[in-house]
Amino acid sequence: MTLYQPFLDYAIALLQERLNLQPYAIPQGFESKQATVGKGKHQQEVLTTSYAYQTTKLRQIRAAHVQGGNSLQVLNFVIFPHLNYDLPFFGADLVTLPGGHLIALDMQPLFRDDLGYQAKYTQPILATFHAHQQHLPWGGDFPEEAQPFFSPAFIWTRPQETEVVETHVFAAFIDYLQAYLDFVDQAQPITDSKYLADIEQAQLRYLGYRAEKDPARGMFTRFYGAEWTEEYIHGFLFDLERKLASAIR
Ligand code: DBV
Repeated sequence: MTLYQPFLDYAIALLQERLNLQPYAIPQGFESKQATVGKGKHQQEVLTTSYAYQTTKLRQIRAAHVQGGNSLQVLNFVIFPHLNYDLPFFGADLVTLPGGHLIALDMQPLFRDDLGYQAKYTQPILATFHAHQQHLPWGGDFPEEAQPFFSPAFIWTRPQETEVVETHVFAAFIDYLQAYLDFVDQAQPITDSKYLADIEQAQLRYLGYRAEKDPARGMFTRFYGAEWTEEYIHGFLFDLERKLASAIR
């Protein structure tokens, strides 16, 4: 069972339909990675595949899909806008572990407490948020330090039933991605140098947090080793610092 394959297929089809997608280079050795874990009857293949695209407004659109049997399925899907747009990040962390499902879905703000920013990028999706939240109640227990990175329209839920993932989570994922692409359509390049500096700082803050705290680090290290994992995190999943360092500025 690959619970999140339909999410990935839908997302890529929608992006292809609505954007002029260009490929984004995935470092060699990271497009697809496989390991066999466990012993005897519990042996299990764990396959991690990566996908990446870019457009003139979106610096990196990337997905990591982990397939390791019924009790290990992950789709981590993030869109990182170019630094001359004030767009939020699209962030989906769809996780199925032996303990159950864990779903995080949001348009993650650059400036959470800025009311003008909220009016522009949260207010338009609040009705969508409330409609889905009826079926996807707050999942509790959320790391305090991660809160600055989520919007008031953050969907955080831990469904008991796989069917809820296939129906309500899928519907919410589609609505959020559609709404995000509406924001992308409307986005105009920022030219104010003070605002541009604030955007870069906010992107680096988000990136730094996610690379440092990546909740998948332990899992990836067990499957594929520390060296592969650190390179995957800093060289692909959260690569902004590397890209800035290698650019002529
Ligand atoms: N999470 C990632 C990436 C993953 C991934 C790149 C490719 O950012 C998977 C894989 N997330 C993943 C896994 C777990 C979580 C959990 C495997 C389970 C970890 C475990 O239980 O062992 C949202 N994801 C989580 C948690 C949160 C998020 C809050 C619970 C972890 C905890 O309780 O500490 N998404 C995650 C997050 C941010 C975000 C913290 C912060 C900005 O955008």
